[in-house]
Amino acid sequence: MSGKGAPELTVRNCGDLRVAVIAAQWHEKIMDGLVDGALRALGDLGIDDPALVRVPGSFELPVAARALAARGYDAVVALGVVIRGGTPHFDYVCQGVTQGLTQVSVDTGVPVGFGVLTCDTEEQALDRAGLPGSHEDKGHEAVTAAVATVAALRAVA
Ligand code: DLZ
Repeated sequence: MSGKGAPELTVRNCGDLRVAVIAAQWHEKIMDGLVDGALRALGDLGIDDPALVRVPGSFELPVAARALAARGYDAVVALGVVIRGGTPHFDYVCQGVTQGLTQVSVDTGVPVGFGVLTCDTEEQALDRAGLPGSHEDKGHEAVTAAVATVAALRAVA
């Protein structure tokens, strides 16, 4: 999947939204970039005081997302980094977190931003982490997508 073709999202009047960011802790430097990008996006959107919850690994993101969605947050953003190793573990963690977050979003109706990097190498992840020298900023993108979805649904309520 290429990052080419991503939309320029414009989101307005969303400063009142309650947004929770959940971040796994594996791959610290890359995670720091994702979290910084997510918080920067929230600041750009005028959303102050977001909740930031740390979980051990990406596999724990869905259960935390469900709990936060149930507490009334308007949007939840999940951040994690999974890097392929030499065993099938990568596939199981990626599948679990992807299906889990999709299920939370659809079951609760709360938009969940998907900021989980699933990469073959650390270099690929660094390039998407919003760090100096990165070409993409997936933490920022995940927040913008989740908030844009809330705004789109509000507009037709
Ligand atoms: C076990 C594991 C491995 C091997 N790799 C990663 C990873 O690259 N990224 C990540 O976020 N988490 C990893 N984990 C931890 C699992 O997500 C989970 O935290 C543990 O299996 C405990 O449930």
